[in-house]
Amino acid sequence: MSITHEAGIVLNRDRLVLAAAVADRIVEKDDAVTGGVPVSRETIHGYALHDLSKLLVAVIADRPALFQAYVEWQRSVNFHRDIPSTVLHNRLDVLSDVLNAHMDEDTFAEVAPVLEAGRQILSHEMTPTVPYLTPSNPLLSLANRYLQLSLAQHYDEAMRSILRAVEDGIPVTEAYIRIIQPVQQELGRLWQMNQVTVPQEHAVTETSRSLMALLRGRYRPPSRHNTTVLIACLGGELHDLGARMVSDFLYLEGFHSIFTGANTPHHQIIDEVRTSGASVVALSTTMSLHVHLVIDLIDRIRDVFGRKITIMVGGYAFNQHANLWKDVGADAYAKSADAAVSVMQDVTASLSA
Ligand code: B12
Repeated sequence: MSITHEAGIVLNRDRLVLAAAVADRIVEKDDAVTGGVPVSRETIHGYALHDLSKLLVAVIADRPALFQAYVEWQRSVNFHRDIPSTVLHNRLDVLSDVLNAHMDEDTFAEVAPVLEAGRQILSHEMTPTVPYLTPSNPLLSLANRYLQLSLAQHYDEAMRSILRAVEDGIPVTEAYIRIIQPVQQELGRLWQMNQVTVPQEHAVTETSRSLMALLRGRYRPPSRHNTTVLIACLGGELHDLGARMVSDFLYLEGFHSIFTGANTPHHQIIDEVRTSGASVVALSTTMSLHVHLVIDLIDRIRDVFGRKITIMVGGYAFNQHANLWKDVGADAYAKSADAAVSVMQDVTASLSA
C-alpha cells in the first residue's frame, strides 16, 4: 500500500500548514474552543498535528476505526484531566472546517466520513480502560510488587525482587511477558487516567529497561540460527522497549538480532540491511501516526531488495487493529515477543527449504 488517495497526499504534504491553521483558529476563538483552560498555541499546534497524523493513517488505510480509536483515547485522556468534553468536540469541528477550506470538494469527500466517524464516537458512552494486571496472570503478585516498588522509587529492590524470582526458577521469558510487559502496559493506563506522572512513568520504564539488560546478561544463548534479523523503530517513534523485548527473545533463541532502537532513519535501515546481510527486517510501531512511515519503508525495501527480505511488523499500533499489518504490505506480524519467535522459526524454515 502506498499513499494514493488524493486526501492522503494532501494531508501528508500539508500537515504543518494545516496544523498551523487549526492552531490559529483555536487561538482566535480562545475560550470557546479551549473550554477556558489556558493552552499555548504551540501545544494546540502539537495536538492538531497529532490529530492530522491519525487522520492520515485512517484515510490511507481506509479504516475510520483507526481515527475513532484515537478520538476515544484522546477523550479519555481529557476526561481524566477534567478538560471539558467541548474542547475535543470543538477541535474536531475546527479541523473539519480547515480541511474543507483547504481541499477541493472531491478530496474533502474522502476525509469527511472519517472525521464524522470520529465525531460520532463522542456521542457514545465512554469506554472505560481495562486493567492489564489481572488475576489470570500467574505472576500477578510479583508484577504488582514490582510496579509498587518502582513507583515508590525503590528501583533496586524492585529489580532484585524479579532477579530473585528468576533465580528461584521463573523463566526469563516469563519475567518479560508476565511481569515487565503488563507492568508497562498498566503504567500507560495509569498515566492515561492521570494517576501517575510522566516522571514516574519514565522512571519505571528505565527500571524495566535495566532489569531487561540484567536478565538478558545472565544467559548465553545457543548459537543455532544463521538468520540475521534487524529490529528497528522508525521516524519519531520513541517506544522501543517492546522492540527490544522482541530482539532479546530472538537472541535468547539463538537468532542473530541487531537492535537499532528508537528513531532509526529510513535510509540507514536500508544501508544496514545491505551491510549486515539481514534476511528479516522487523519493524516496531507503537504510535499509529508512524504507520505511514512503515508503508514508505516497506516500499523502499521492496524497490531495493525485491522479495529477498522478509518484513515482519508488530507493536501496539498493529495490536490495536487486526489486519493492519496486511494493509501496510508486510509479510508477517506477531502480537508479542514470544509469538515473534514462532514466526521467525517459520520464516527460517521456509528460507532454508
Ligand atoms: C513507556 C512509554 C513511553 C516512553 C517510551 C520509552 C521507551 N524507550 O520505550 C515515552 C516516555 C518515550 C513515551 C512517549 C509517548 N507516549 Co507512551 N507509552 C509508554 C507505555 C507506558 C509503555 C510502553 C511499553 O514499554 N510497553 C511494553 C511493551 C513490552 O509492549 P509493546 O510495546 O506493545 O511490545 C510488545 C508487542 O507489541 C510486540 N512488538 C513490539 N514491537 C514489535 C515489533 C515486531 C516486528 C513484532 C513482531 C512484535 C513487536 O512484542 C512486544 C513484547 O511482547 C505505553 C503503554 C502501553 N500500553 O504500551 C504508553 C503509550 C504507548 N504511550 C502513549 C502516548 C500517547 C505517548 C506520547 C504521545 C505521550 C506524549 N503526550 O508525549 C509520547 C509519544 C512519543 C513518540 N513520539 O513515540 C499512549 C499511546 C496511545 C495511543 N492511542 O496511541 C500509550 C498507550 C499510553 C496510554 N495508555 O495512553 N511513552
